[in-house]
Amino acid sequence: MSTERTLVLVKPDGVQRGLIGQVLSRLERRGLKLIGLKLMQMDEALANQHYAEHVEKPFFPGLRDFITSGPLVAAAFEGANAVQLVRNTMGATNPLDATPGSIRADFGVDLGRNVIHGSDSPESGERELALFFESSELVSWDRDVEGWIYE
Ligand code: DAT
Ligand code: MG
Repeated sequence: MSTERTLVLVKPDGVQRGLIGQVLSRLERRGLKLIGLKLMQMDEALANQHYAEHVEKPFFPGLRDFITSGPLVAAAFEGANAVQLVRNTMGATNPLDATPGSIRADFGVDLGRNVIHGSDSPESGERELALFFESSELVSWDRDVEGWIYE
C-alpha cells in the first residue's frame, strides 16, 4: 500500500455551477484526506504547464480558454492509492462514457465541461501539486479516524 498525493481541480464549470462542496464532499466521504485547498484562477502560463502533454493537440486552445475563464478550486488529497481512488470517483474523461454514480457522470454531459481534474499517476500528482501549491501550503496531519477507514 503506497501513500500517494494527488491534485484535484474543481474546474471553472463546477465553480460557476455551485458544485464545489458536492464534488469535494464525495472525495472526502470516500475517505481521502485533504491536505491543501485554495480558490484561484489559472493563467495561460500555468495552463500550458499543467496540460503540457496536451499543448500541441487540436482541442488545447479551447481547453486553455475554458480552464482560465474563471476561478477554480485546487485541492490536494493524500492517502494509500489516492490517485486511483480519485480517478475512479471522478469517472471517465467523457461524461458520456462515465459510469453513473461517478462525479463526471452525475454532474456533467460534455467532454469539454467535465467538472473535475484528477492527476493520472503518482508522478503526475507530485508534478502538478508543485505547480499549484507551495510546500508550506500542504498540511501534514494525523487523522483520528484513520483506523476506521484503512484496515
Ligand atoms: P483527464 O482529464 O481524464 O485526465 P485528459 O488528460 O486526456 O483527460 O484530457 C484533459 C482534459 O482535456 C479533459 O478533462 C477534457 C479535455 N479533453 C480531452 N480530450 C479532449 C478532446 N478530444 N476534445 C476536447 N477536449 C478534450
Ligand atoms: Mg489527464
